[in-house]
Amino acid sequence: MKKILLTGALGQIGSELTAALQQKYGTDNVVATDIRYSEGAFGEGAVFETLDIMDGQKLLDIVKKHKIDTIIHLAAMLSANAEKHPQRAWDINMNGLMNSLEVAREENCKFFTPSSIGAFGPSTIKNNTPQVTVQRPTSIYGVSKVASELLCDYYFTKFGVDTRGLRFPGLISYLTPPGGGTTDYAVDIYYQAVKKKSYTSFLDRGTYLDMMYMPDAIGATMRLLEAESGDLIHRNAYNVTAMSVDPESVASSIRKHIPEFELSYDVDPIRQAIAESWPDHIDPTAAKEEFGFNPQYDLDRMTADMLKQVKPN
Ligand code: VAH
Repeated sequence: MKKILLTGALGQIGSELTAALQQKYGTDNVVATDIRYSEGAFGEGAVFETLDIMDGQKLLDIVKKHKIDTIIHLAAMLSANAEKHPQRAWDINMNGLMNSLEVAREENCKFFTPSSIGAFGPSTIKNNTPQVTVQRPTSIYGVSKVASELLCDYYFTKFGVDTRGLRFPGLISYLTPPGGGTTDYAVDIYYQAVKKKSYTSFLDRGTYLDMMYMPDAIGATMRLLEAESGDLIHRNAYNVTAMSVDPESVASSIRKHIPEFELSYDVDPIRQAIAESWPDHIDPTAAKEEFGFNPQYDLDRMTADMLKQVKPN
């Protein structure tokens, strides 16, 4: 892995993964792309190209120009936004993915794209959800994630493309707020705790979901990309998680630092329905066994760092 291209580099994962890859592989060896340009987004000397992932020819031109050997495909519409625009979500999440896989096939690139706990549905076992189990999601986001897992497996078996993926839980970070996800409450709650010492959750009490702090998501992604291909059995895509929380457990953790923090509820039926269709806690054993997945942050350690990093302004 020497020359890496990211699509969707300005997103919640991309903004931190790009920086981590620049640090590890050198700024010149990481090409960040996104549909819009953001001045100075990735620091001095960063290599940035504007790219609409629906333009497969432009992606091919950029990959050839920079002699890319690894594509990290992050461009996608997240669950809550996707439910408002299902046809557009399918187009971006599937035709954008196909464009990226086709370039990886033609240019013999290693390939990573995230799946999600959203790839499971209400008929999936909710606790200790196995790596291999029923996947009948009821959100268009989840349908696109199951389809993308299967398409990535197909490109591996049919064309030999070295595809790899992770079923991410809700990801918590402070650099770039997430956009349009069902788990966004778990990020916003920290900003509001610092700003107003209170938060109104759009998910109900007792709505448990898998979560992970962004440093652990970045670490898992880089470990998976660096793993020996022959060691990977469940390559598309591994269950990964660091904790299972509901809004009240996050609030309790925050109160260890801000005792007066108050949590209230104004449930959003669309995002509540999506969250209730997902597992409470998935089993990451395959990831631990096959590429050494080893999360470092539990809820309290994440809370301490988030509250330190999220500035009052
Ligand atoms: C979403 N943050 O909410 C994403 C993620 C598990 C949730 O896939 O859509």
